[in-house]
Amino acid sequence: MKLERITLRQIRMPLVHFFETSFGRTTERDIILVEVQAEGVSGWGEVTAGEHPFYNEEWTASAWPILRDYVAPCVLGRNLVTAADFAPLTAHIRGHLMARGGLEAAVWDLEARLDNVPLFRKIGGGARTEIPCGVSIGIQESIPELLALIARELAAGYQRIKIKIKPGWDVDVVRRVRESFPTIQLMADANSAYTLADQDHLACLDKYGLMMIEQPLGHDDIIDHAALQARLATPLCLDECIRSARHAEHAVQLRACGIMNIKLGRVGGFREARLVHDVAQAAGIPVWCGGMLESGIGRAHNIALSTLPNFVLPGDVSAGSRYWARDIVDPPIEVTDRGTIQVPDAPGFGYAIDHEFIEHLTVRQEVLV
Ligand code: OSB
Ligand code: MG
Repeated sequence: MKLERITLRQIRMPLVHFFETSFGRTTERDIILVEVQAEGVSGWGEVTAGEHPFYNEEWTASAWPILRDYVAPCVLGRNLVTAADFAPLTAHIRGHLMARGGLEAAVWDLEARLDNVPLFRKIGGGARTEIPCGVSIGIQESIPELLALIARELAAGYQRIKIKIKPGWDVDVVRRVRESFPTIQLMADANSAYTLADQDHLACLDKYGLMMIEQPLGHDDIIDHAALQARLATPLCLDECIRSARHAEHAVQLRACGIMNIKLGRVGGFREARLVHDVAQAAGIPVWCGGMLESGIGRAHNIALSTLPNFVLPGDVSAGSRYWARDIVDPPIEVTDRGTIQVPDAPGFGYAIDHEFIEHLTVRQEVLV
């Protein structure tokens, strides 16, 4: 397939409920959508960077010039045998994995649509026809508000609850959640809010039977996580610090975690996500699909990714209506009362794109040829 044309669009979408982590609160998303065309067919991807360089160093405004001035020129006019050829063409660019991953995912979707097969087939997935779903619940104004939200998500059927923690909103909160919900699958995500100096405090979480504690320490650290894991009974799950299969190998060698979260954008797209998955699988480490408050397009990619065999734990892939009053894909992405999402088997990522609504949400657009 010859990549003929790339369109970047920035859309602005208000969240139905603010989302707060240890690094800040998000009320509205600014998302870059990437459309790539060949032979009259379009593939779509989403850049998963946040609005600020707080989760990692990328942000919406940094992704645009990197895509326009560096990534797109490497691939425009090139004839790719498969979407797996994309990553090597941009491998000399340092970092900016979410920007690169947005276009890479679009190329996979394009290849699947050109061949008229579901995206999950192209990436080697299809291990399950519905994916197990959890929810990620942000830091709330009060514990009673958090407990009410958890009750609502459990009633909707979700299989596990993740809460966000930070210093001052951690052990007491987890204790109160456990008192109200003694048997649920529960986990906590700190988004790098602690250091190894907090290990005694974090060890207090051991008595609450958490499935895992996600990324408590440095966003770029694996070594301190290994030291913390040796100290804790609760499995650690790494998110931010696993950006490549090489990092996954290091984490395995150092015994830094018991579980890994895989995010498509964070590792630069499907090719590397698959490699991270394979490293974890060979080491007996289960994985799950993380989320970045994606629109329906990024969410649809996450659903396809979650059909790889080792995605055995419920992910942060949940219904579009938890985020948006109206999503940009059709039909809306919904969750069954079993807490699963049915994997669509239409070509590409399997949902129709609401072009009219995207047009309405677009605040910036640039066509690259
Ligand atoms: O660490 O998993 C994270 C959202 C933004 C940035 C980082 C994270 C998250 C989430 C939300 O936990 C997952 C989602 O519901 O999309
Ligand atoms: Mg996380």
